[in-house]
Amino acid sequence: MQSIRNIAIIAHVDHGKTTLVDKILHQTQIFRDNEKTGDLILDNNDLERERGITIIAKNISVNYKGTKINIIDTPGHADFGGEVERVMNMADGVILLVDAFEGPMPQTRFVLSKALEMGKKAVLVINKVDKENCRPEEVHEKVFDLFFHLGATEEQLGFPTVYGSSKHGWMGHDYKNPTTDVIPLLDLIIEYFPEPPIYEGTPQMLITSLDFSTYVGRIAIGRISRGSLKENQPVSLVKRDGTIKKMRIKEVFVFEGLGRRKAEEITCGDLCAITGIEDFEIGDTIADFENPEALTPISVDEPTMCMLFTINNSPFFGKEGRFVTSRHIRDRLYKELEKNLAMRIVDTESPDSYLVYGRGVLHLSILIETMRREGYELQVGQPQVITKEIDGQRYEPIENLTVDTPEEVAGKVIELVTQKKGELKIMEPKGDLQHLEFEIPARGLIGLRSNILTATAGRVTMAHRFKSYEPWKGVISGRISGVLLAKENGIATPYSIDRMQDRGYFFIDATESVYAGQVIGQHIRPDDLLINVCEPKKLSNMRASGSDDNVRIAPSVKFSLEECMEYIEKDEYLEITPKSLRMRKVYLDENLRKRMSRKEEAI
Ligand SMILES: Nc1nc2c(ncn2[C@@H]2O[C@H](COP(=O)(O)OP(=O)(O)OP(=O)(O)O)[C@@H](O)[C@H]2O)c(=O)[nH]1
Ligand SMILES: [Mg+2]
Repeated sequence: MQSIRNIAIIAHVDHGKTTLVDKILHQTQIFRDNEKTGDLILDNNDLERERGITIIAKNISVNYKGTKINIIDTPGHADFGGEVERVMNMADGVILLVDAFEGPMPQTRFVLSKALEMGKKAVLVINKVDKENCRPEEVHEKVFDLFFHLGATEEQLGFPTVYGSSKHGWMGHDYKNPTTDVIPLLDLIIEYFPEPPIYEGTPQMLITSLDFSTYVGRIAIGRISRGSLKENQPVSLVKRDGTIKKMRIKEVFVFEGLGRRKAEEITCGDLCAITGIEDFEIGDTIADFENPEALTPISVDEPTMCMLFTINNSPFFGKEGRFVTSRHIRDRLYKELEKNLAMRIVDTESPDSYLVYGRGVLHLSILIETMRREGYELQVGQPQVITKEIDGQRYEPIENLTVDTPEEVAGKVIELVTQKKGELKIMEPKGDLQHLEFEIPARGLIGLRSNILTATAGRVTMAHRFKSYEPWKGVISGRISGVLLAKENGIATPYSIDRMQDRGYFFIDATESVYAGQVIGQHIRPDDLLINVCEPKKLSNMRASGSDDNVRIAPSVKFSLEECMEYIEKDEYLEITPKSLRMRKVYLDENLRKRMSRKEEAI
């Protein structure tokens, strides 16, 4: 039987996991076929490519020196931490990647603590040693301390270290002497990590992950921990609650390169994908038909944030989207549940609105962006963090936040974080930057990133990670500035925008259609200001076209989807169509808005 290694690559976001896996695929392919295969791109869905982040963990598999190495590339963003924890169940060891400049970051700590808890051995890869100002030795020391603080066993503390540059496609034992390939890492993987243990007997596979195909439906992914599984084999599906369903496997696949290859039988220790299993959930066991024995189920993480999804009821309803009714939105949301593990949907009293629960702003925004590209039109409310009631007291999620920024703007950052009830815990120099660590309520983080980016002119790296639930920290003030609101429906004119420029900055361009109650800009004052932006130019001036006005107008500020989600307040919606993002007041009519806000205050 072929020798196997199952490993997961874990790290903080952007430390270079996917680049490394791409290089491993590329180079092992070359060594086998002796021909160039071109760049292999693992982040394969549109959103992953555009954003340059991994959203879904992926299995790939390569053959090296006669050993099959199954590699799981994991996402580094904190919203997907639960996914990393879950897929590590399939691995016998982990490659911990750390950026040679940044060093260990909040997500490094989280994923490493989970790996160590699960008893995995790790190989440390100090990546990006090609970067100027990198500090591989210091980073090595920091990672060692981290292992120690996280309670690594003596064996785990003996982790070997490889240095290199995923980007340039090399890994070696000495960062001062670049090699020409990633072979030193592959050799170490084979030497250092154990072969998966082989247990004979009736089959057992814990369903750890899933995939979805429109042709065959849901595909169960996991590692065979005992016996073997064959195509067309009758099996039992043991649910988390102990109920057992009899069914038949259709096809079984092993991972190969970037894809999957159909197999007849898959044996213990290997990772596989199985079709034909109906109604399964993560954590269920596929077991023997006659004598099913369940494995300990694993859990999927709980949502941390929720948002109201509702139909678009703005005056522009239906103009830009193809799927706009509550039926469309409902069906689409429920379909999402089939593959999006950490998501939940709760119906509300209104048939037009749903509460969607997810793992964070990014997790939810990815769904929204996907829907938008599919032609959906909808509105969402302000993201809300989920609080808990413990012994009659309200608790809220607190996060660790780290910010690295030039010294001259560190004061501003501290001020902004403190305004949101953040507490400064650590402040130390890191290269020529200041390294700040805070504890801050998760709700304080909403909108903070864009404020900090603006205040520091983008010269920051920020990361946060859930710490614990703690007693409610009290009211956090919302947006610092008020907004500019359109007073009436119409088309914005360069003339009126120009006239109002001293009141703030605009989110819209001249000649854009607007409606009453739409948020069209940010006010320089803390209160909201209703303005008329649709006034035509006075005719007294005979050079009528307004071309001279255009020249003077400052360019509008365009927010990304996430920025909009974080910008809106409780009394606002974000209108999302395939073409536009518009922020608006929930109550478009001024009088109604005033009445409702008085009512709200009275409560
Ligand atoms: N200078 C340098 N840049 C690198 C290196 N490895 C990766 N990068 C760059 O770092 C960025 C992030 O790389 P990815 O491989 O997407 O990082 P990741 O860890 O998969 O990120 P997530 O999946 O989002 O957690 C990309 O712009 C890479 O080109 C390296 O060795 N040196
Ligand atoms: Mg990645």
